Amino acid sequence: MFVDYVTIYVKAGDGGDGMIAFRREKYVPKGGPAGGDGGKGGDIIFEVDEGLNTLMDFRYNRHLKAERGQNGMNKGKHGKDAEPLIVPVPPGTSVYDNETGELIADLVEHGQRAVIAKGGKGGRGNIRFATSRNPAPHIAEKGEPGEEKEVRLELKLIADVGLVGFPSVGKSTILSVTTSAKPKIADYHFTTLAPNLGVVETEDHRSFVMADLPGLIEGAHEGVGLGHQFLRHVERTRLIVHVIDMAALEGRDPYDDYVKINRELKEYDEALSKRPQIIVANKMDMPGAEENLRRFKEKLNDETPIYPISALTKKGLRELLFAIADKLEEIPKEPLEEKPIVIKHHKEEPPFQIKRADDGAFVLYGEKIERLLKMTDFSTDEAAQRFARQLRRMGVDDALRERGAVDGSIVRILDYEFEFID
Ligand SMILES: Nc1nc2c(ncn2[C@@H]2O[C@H](COP(=O)(O)OP(=O)(O)OP(=O)(O)O)[C@@H](O)[C@H]2O)c(=O)[nH]1
Ligand SMILES: [Mg+2]
Repeated sequence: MFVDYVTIYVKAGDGGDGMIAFRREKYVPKGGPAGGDGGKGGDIIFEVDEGLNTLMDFRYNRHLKAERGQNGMNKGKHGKDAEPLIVPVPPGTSVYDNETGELIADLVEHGQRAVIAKGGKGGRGNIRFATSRNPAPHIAEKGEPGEEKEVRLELKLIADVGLVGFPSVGKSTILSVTTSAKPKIADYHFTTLAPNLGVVETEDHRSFVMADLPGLIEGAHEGVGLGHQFLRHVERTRLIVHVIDMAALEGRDPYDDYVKINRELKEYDEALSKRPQIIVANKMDMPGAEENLRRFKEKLNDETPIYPISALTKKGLRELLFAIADKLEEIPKEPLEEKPIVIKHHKEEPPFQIKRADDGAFVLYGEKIERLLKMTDFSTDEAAQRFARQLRRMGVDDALRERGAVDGSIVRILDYEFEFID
């Protein structure tokens, strides 16, 4: 529940097509080849922006597409490469290939970048196919298709601040009036069964993530009540906001509450007792709260700052949020689990595979052979012949023969069909 995720579709730009063109020279009926290469298609690049802390924007923009490269031109001019599409993501975003589940990138540090989908190469123009035997080739490649895939983004939200305290002291109410989170609020114990997170934005546009945790009671560290399993979430927060019912609505002594909760934290993990704390004296709108607060201050023998508020009337909230934001600025962020960028490359696939279709046709499939097809411009015979030669070199003819193809058998790649000639 501390993980936010969204699935989106990314398509890098296709490469521009290569051009078939010839020089026009005086007295020469047909000059040499002059068709330039196509430009590279735009990559889709994710970049960490530490100012972001949610994947919210992706919910409204689930299709990302980069520009195509420019086509090659006359007189040997190459098409321009397309600009990459730079997509800002919050720190802590993991990107997975949704089909294979493979981790594509772990984006942690501000400014860190990873190519999520690679733009296609530009197709080669006919200049590049000239040989001494064929000085004026009618062959150009189409641009390579850009990578496309569905990716799942996962953001492990790490709360900067944890709201800690007895049940019913008003933790969920505080989260509900300071963030857009909508936790359940009620006047019975253990209303909150699982942590809720919200993003607080202060008036001066600082923001932090706050967690509302289930109430703790005595013995929580030993598993009493619900709090125990959530104490480990407190461990990950940088600041503990200790909420106290200063109106003592349930007849407990506020100072006693404070001591007991701190004891639970310490019993659970010694390190938690050293975590910076702010005390929130809540329910100050109730009669008797002022008097209780005075006595609380007398008993308190440490320097922990106290912020009197009423989550109900919202009095004191503004100052509290400023104080939290100020305090967070003093506390260094613990480095997120340090992980290098992992970009795993796809397993080496065979260049093609063969299956039989219902109509008996031999279907050739696989990324490499399909890409080759997409990059072939069949508008000239020469290009078609070159394609046939490339297939033969890949071993397609032998493999087809082995699978039982005979002269005249139908062979299909995507929606392109041809006859097998033996
Ligand atoms: N008078 C008054 N009542 C409040 C204030 N804040 C919260 N309450 C009430 O206190 C009760 C408990 O509030 P919650 O926010 O659910 O308390 P919680 O700390 O999240 O409780 P658990 O989830 O059970 O741990 C509700 O009836 C709230 O309306 C306040 O500032 N003043
Ligand atoms: Mg609650």
